[in-house]
Amino acid sequence: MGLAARFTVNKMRFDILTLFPEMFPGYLSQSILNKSINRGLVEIHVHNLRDWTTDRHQKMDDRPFGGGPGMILMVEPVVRCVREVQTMSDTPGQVILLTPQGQTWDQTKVEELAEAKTRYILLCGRYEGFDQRVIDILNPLEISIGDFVLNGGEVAAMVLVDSLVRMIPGVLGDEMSSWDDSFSRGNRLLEYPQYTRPREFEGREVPSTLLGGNHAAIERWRKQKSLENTRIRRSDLLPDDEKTDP
Ligand code: 6GU
Repeated sequence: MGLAARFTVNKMRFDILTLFPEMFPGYLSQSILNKSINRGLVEIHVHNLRDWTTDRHQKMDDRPFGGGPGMILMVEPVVRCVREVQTMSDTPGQVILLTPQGQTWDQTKVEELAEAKTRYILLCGRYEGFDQRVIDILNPLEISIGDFVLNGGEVAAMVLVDSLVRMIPGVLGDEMSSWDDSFSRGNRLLEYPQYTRPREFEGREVPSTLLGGNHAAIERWRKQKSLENTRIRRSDLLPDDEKTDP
C-alpha cells in the first residue's frame, strides 16, 4: 500500500463535547499533535455542550431527584448535542463517556480502539455526573483513566486523544514505531536506562557495554535491564514466561 493510501485510511477524527472548550487550545497546539493536524492525519473539533441547550439561561445541569449533593448534567441537551455532532461526518463514530465509573484505559484498549475505529466522540462529564438516561440511550463506551477522581472529563479526554493519535502511522516519524511488537499487546516492559554525553559525571560512568559498539551485546544488555526494571517495579506487567526469577 502506498503512503497516501495508508494515511487516508488511517485519518482520525475526534469531536470533544465539553462545558469548558477553552481548556483545549493550549493542549492542541503541542508539537506532535499540531503537526499531525497540519499534515491532515487528525481532525479535532471541540464543541460547547451549552450550545445545545434550548432555554434562555442555557441551563445544562439540575439537582438530582431524591436529593443529595451536587448537580447532574441533563439528558436533553447532551443527547441532542451527540446526535447532531454524529451527523457532522460520514460515520457516527464511537461515543466515549469519560467517567470514573468507566473501564480503566490502558495500552491494550488504546490499540484495540485505534484498530477498530477512526472517529471518536468524547463526552466530558462535570459535576456529579450525567443523568443515567444519557448512558441508557447513547450506549457509550465508558472510560476512566485511573482510580482517582478528577474535576471533570476534560483532562481524561486529552489523555485519550494523546494516546490514540500515537497509533496513526506517520505521526511519530519513521524512527519510532508504536506498533513494535515487544511494546504492545499487553507485553509492554518498562524502558531500559539511557545515557548520553559525558561518559563520566561526578564519578558516575556510562555502562561499558553501551560504549563498546557490539550491537548484539547492547541489545542483550537492554533487554536484561528492561526485564530487571519491570521485575522490581511492575512485576504485574511481566509476560508469564518471565514471571519466575532467572
Ligand atoms: Cl474520565 N473523569 C473524572 N471525572 N475522573 C476521573 C476520570 C474521568 N478518570 C479517572 N478519574
